[in-house]
Amino acid sequence: MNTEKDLSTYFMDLEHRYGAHNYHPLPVVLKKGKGVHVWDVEGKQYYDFLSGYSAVNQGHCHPRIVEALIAQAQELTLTSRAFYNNKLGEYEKYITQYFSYDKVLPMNTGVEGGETAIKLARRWGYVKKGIPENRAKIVFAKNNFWGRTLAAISSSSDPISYHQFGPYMPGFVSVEYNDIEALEKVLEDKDVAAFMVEPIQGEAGVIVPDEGYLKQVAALCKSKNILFIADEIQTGLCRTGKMLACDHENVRPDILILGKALSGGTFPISAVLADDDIMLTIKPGEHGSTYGGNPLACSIATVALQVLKDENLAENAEKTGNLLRQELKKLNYGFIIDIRGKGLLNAIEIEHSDPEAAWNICLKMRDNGLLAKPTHGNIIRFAPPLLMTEPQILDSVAIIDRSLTEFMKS
Ligand code: IF1
Repeated sequence: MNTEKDLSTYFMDLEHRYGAHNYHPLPVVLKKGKGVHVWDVEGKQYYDFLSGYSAVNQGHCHPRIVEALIAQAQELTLTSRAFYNNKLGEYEKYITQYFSYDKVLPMNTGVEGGETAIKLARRWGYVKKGIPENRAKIVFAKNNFWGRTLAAISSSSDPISYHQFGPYMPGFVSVEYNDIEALEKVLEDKDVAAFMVEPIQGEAGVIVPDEGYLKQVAALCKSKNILFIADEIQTGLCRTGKMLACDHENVRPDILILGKALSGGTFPISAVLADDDIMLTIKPGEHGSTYGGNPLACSIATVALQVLKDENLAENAEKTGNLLRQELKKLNYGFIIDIRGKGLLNAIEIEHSDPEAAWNICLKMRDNGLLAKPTHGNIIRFAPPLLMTEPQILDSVAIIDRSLTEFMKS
């Protein structure tokens, strides 16, 4: 009997036996990560082409981030916001200057960031824009994804997310993504407070809008006195080759939501940034969270942001992302119908008679030392940590090529 296989099976069985069945993981059990690599319980090494859904932009277990985590964990971890602490203010100063906003509201998960942005927009709509009480509308793009809360699924157009979880949050409107004319029509409604959008739609399958879309969105929102909320939880923090995906078009959202890589994958940390005109419409006691702004998170996030700049991760994502797409486009497989992305947020789309094709390709890539996960059955995301070197990109593409060939022959 293969005892190595038994170890993985043991851990997978435990999760299956005792955990809720709300995920269907690729069969690989990881126990260690360093930089762009992870290792399974048998010691096999892989390139991580998911990066914890873009939380691990700085690479696994980044030494400076882990050092900050350990040092702060030994000093003070949580005070609650009932008291001041000596880390929050300096972090708030750092992150607001980093992104050039007046204020930050710290939360934990990405979806809480989205919830916070919507509450801010509704409040702003009532007290600044003069929308009549309880009439505020928030517009979302179709195929958006911003998490699993009841509000988030209420804005979803994916039945997998919302089906049989109703009733849903009122006041949400959806509009086609990457369609300025459709947006213009929807924004005519005087009760609209905000348009919330991902600069590149992640879960939808790395959908990159036409050049100029974000610029037009920002201009349209401004002209109609509607807040432009950018969900940069997945696209932000250097993932697409700029600090923010909005930077590609030099637009500044009224409300910016960050998460994921704000901790480099060590801790749930999210943040909502806005100027005073918006942020100060929420008063003491009206919003918050037990863990939001805790000193451990503040210490981690500060270093995670420093690392992005110190290690030039935006430039590296841009450069290695271009190389990745260029090399992928040289591969010749009829069933790959699209290769797209920006920076190191990429996807290939597959059209194949086998509905399990993408899954089976991911299994082959796993066998060959590269981890990725299919989405929507036929799309495979390629989003490694932003530390990838050019030789590592070439090595990865060789693995992908070999796996595709093996899949074709099987
Ligand atoms: C899951 C995908 C990624 C996000 C954007 C907010 C959130 C997310 C743009 C919420 C979260 C996740 C969560 C993860 C799957 C995942 C994902 F596959 F759906 F597309 F990243 F690639 N805005 N994205 O992408 O952040 O509350 O989770 O911290 O399993 O739900 P969260």
